[in-house]
Amino acid sequence: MRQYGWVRTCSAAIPALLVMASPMLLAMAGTALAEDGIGHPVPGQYGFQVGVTDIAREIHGFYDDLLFPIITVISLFVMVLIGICVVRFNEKANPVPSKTTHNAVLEVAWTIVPVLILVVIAIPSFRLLTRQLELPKPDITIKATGKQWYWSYDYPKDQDGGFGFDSTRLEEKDAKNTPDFINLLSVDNEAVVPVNKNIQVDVIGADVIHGFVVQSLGVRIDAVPGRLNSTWFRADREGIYYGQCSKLCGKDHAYMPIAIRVVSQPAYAAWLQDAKKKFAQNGLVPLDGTAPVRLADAADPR
Ligand SMILES: [Cu+2]
Repeated sequence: MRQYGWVRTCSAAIPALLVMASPMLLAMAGTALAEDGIGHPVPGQYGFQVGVTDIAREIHGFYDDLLFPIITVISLFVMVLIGICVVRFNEKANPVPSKTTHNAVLEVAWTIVPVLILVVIAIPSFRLLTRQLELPKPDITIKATGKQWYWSYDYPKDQDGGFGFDSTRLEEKDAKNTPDFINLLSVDNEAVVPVNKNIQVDVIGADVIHGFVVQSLGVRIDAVPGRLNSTWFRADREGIYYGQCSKLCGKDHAYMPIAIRVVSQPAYAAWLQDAKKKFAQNGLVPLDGTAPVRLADAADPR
């Protein structure tokens, strides 16, 4: 019965429509939730964390204004095509099927249109990638080294630094004096940088490949052993911005958070003075990765 076919089609389409609409509804809810948790994810959040750099906001705009509308239109278009097939070309409605196998115009169209869509995506995408990877003149350079399973930060001597320290995950039992403790994200020693300054981060891996990712800063780069990768950010808001290693680097991959505290210039200068005393004994790992390599020795009791 024709009517029965429509009912079935509609009842199949409603859940599909809800599934497609839900990211939009959740994204709206997620934006509201993320407002009170800037710098880190919050339970139930959907979508990006609030960006505090131009690059992060550009990444979010690229998704919200270009990718998401394209995904939605393509999904709806495909769903309508499937709906037409189900209704008009089922066995009852169309008992004698057409023998058509080729349609030159259609075949050219379904090749050219996706290419054009990809070109429309590629142009702003490459522009954004270039802005991410072309480093402006840095005000401060720090080095982040990914290790199994924590991060180390080094502050160069010529920028009033000359020290390095390890940054390991803070466990709940040790966090009694940390009011803004967030499980799996808080660390014992945060990397501190000043607000409204170009911060270059030289990133390297000490053992395996790690990933240095801080979503609100719009930063994502691999930490590769033997290769110094550089990224940058310019945060325009003070706060603590958390990230996580994004490469499957071993059993404790999930337990090596990144915490960057962005503070005012005077607070940064004061922190530098304290940190120089606190971390004086740690020394500094050379920025070019020329640290002496220890070779395994069978006679070595370790
Ligand atoms: Cu890692």
